[in-house]
Amino acid sequence: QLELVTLGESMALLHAADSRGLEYASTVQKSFGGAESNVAIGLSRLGHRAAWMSLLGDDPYGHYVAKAIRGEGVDISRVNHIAGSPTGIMLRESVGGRSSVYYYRKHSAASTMRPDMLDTSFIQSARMLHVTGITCALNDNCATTVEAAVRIAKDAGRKVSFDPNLRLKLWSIEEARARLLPLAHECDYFLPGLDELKLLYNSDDERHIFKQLATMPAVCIVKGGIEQGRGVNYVVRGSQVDEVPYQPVEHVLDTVGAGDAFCAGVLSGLLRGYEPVEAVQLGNVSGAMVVQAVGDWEALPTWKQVQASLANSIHIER
Ligand code: KDG
Repeated sequence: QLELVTLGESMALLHAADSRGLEYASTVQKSFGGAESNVAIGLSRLGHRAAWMSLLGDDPYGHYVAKAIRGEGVDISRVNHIAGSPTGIMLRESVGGRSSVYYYRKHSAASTMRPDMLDTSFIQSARMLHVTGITCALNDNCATTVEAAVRIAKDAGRKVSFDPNLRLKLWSIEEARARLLPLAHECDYFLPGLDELKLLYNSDDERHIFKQLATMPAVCIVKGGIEQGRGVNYVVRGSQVDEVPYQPVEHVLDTVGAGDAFCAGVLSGLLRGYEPVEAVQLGNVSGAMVVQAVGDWEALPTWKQVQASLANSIHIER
């Protein structure tokens, strides 16, 4: 049985390979990225049957992205190549320890997503649907497609996981609030970052934020981030808040993709029937592995690597 289905845009990723940034670098490295396909790859590596639904251009990058994701064992049977609409592109540079992204995704194939493209029985066949706010930010049709997918999954009694993945390069905070907060109230597992919650609730008051979360039916899994060298995530269920400390990491090389890796670990745990706190421990191990390597998804761990790390039986070199 299909365990997880997700939908979203994946783009060709061109990363300036040296610290001179995109303007002066003489080489760029080619890869791809997309929050939802990162999660699907993460689940596949952890031993789950995962599917990613999307639209790509009928162009060289579109075929490259499709082959790479299929090569990771993800079901891409609901991915179509659209003639005349390009695959989106994302450029990235890391200068002075700061990473910046530049999107070229307006009018991309994925941005033509509409609710009528959804294969209802395919979504119903999976145990869980995972969606993120990035798809909602693309345009109104894409947001409606996410909402329709959520409705299909819920009506079939499936679990829904939702990561707001706030991208303020794609829309304003006001637009994001109007679309994402209702979705947060619909899902079973809500996985925001504390920084995102501060923006969504327009408040720095953590007590106020946790009170808002307590009104949600979802189990809220909050990425706390690192403060004064200490990282902690929270599991919020009503008024109960459990803290789960981060897995220690010696060398943080690249934090992009860490949220997706965390999400994949958490969802793997939940699909295995773990309690949320235990699932977050899995998410922490998976996130810790990804920050020790450059790339959004390349260092996502296998189930064996996660187990070894939990048992502390090997030195994790990446
Ligand atoms: O989530 C990490 C990146 O892969 C992600 O930022 C790329 O999907 C992406 C987006 O739209 O920004």
